[in-house]
Amino acid sequence: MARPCGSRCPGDIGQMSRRGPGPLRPYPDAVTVRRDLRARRVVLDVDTGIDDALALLYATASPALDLCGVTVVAGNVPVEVATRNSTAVLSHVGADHVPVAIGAGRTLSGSGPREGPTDHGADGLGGVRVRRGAAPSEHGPRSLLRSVASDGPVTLVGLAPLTNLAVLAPMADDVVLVAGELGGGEPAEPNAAHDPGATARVLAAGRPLTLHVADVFERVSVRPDDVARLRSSGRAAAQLAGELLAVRRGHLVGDAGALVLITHPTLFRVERRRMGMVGEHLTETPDGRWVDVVVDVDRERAARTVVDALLTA
Ligand SMILES: [Ca+2]
Repeated sequence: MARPCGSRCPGDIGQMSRRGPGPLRPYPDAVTVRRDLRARRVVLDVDTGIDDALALLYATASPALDLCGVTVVAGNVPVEVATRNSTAVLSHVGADHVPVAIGAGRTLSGSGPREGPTDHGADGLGGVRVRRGAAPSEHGPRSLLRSVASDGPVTLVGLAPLTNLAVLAPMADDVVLVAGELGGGEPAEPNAAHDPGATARVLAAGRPLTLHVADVFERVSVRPDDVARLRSSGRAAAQLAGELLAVRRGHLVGDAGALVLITHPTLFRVERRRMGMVGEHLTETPDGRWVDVVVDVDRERAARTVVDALLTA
């Protein structure tokens, strides 16, 4: 949140400096410090999903993030189920004020949600029961993001197939995606592959883009003893996260890792790579677009960051 101009207004700096021994701190540095102390304004695009639910819990728990809205798309489950899960998770932690907009139920080519069994089960939350939340917004994703963007810079975080993002990406200041892969192989990373036409549009949108690829996504797991600590916590966010992680494949934080990238970038190694669509794969290709790609992570500290935020929320 923007901080009011307090006792150290820029106009006071010269006076303060004359009283102290140090050199005059230049005005632009003072402004930079203020900006860095603000929470990053984010809108999450989700197909909730166990790990999308973990991302929602982390986004509401972390003081470094200001969750301004959620847009929902079909992917792990039908868009109606993903919407129900999203509003339920937000209500569980008292975040009913966060608007949730229902987005695309089908890909640009008309396909529905992912077919066959997924890690998330038919209900999307692996059987973890969460009481129904508030009603979603009457407005769609475009209206939601336009409203958020009118109040200041916003980072759009895509944690699902990119159908909504094909429309939303040009409206954001920057975009972070859980999408793509470096290692190749089959099957293709599912978010990019589920709607390859939409993925190509997001690449072409030209916004600053960071990819949290499958190679890194698969590395960050919460230790079983930390899962137990979360489950036994008396805090609503921690307890629900523990229940979700208990049924999560390998206790992976999954989508929540892309938010840790935003709040704790020093835990990650990011490189510029040429990325583009090769069939259904979003991967390195000589004629791809230069984007930032997460290539490594301090896996233990990243997992601990999620756990600590939830235990202190
Ligand atoms: Ca997801």
